[in-house]
Amino acid sequence: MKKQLLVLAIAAALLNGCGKKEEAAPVAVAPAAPVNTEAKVLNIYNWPDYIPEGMLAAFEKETGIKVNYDTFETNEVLQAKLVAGNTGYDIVVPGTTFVKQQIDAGFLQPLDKSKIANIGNIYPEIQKMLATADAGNKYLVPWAWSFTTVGINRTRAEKALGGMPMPENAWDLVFNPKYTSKLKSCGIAYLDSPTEIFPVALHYLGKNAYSKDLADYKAAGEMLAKVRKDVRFFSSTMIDDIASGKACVAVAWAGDVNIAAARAKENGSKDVIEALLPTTGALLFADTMAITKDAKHPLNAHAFIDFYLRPENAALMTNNMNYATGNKAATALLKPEIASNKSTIVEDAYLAKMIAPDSFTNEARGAMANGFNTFKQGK
Ligand code: N2P
Repeated sequence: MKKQLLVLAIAAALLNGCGKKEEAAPVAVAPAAPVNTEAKVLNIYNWPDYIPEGMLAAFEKETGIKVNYDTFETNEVLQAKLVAGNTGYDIVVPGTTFVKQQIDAGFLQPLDKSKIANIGNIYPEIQKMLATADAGNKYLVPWAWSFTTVGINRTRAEKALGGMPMPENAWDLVFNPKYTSKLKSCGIAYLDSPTEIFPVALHYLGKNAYSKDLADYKAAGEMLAKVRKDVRFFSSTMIDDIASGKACVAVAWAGDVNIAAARAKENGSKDVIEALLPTTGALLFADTMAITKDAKHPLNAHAFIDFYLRPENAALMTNNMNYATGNKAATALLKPEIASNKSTIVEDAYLAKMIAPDSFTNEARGAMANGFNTFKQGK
């Protein structure tokens, strides 16, 4: 490193000497920031359908850093990669429900905020929420947030209900046999992840979505077993399934349901597709960028995080992907039809009803994993 600095200093002095002969050469030339000698590569591991087209190309063009971008579909998959180690990824995007334990386990490294000029663009409210997993906001920068809820193709679901009125509590549509027995004809889909389904099932039963009491998971499993035969399929990438009508009701992420609604329209469908706001609340989540402990390209990773935190880039994500941004400076750049969609940009009154993010204990995660297996198999 010293040698490189010296070479740079000499080069700078030489350039100075050539171009501006009239000026005296500086006594010492010290670069303001450490020189980035990393290979021009960045490896990112993120969720599918989460990044607007062109964003990576723009970063690559500007920086000359080639981005390898892979995707994972559930927090469980990312967790397994981190536990196995040597992921090869520089940036990962865990959900807040898993990330506290990932920090505690030493899988991630603290950010160097001096390398993230745009760090101040984040909503203080979001920082506060992230601090529940990351005390002092040392490790995480928000990618996006949204909520797990009931997505519906209202047109097809109403037909399948055959005149039966919609329930007051939207969770009945996916958890109450009175409704699921009818809706199975037009297709019920569940996210394919224990830690997406059990918390909302617990909430439906009036229990803490992040319960530490293993008996609660047993009760949720028993409740789920009653609707198992009505669930058509499990998937964490169901945008096209909702858009095409393969599923008319789903336990899904609001952002994906909104993408499905837009896609159905583009495809000429007249069906009304919506992410519902259940009266009892939905499961709020945030996904966050973090740098792995053994990242080979931490400087490139910081450069990308800073790039993403530019207001125009964060706004591009929300405008294209229908997921809310944690970037306050991006708010003014949102398209009016996005900013006014209450299931993308949630109003304060509904936010207050949401199930706030929390962390799962290892025991609870184990109970959910077992319970989910039993549930899926028990057709
Ligand atoms: C977008 C990814 C949603 C992330 N399809 C849910 N945590």
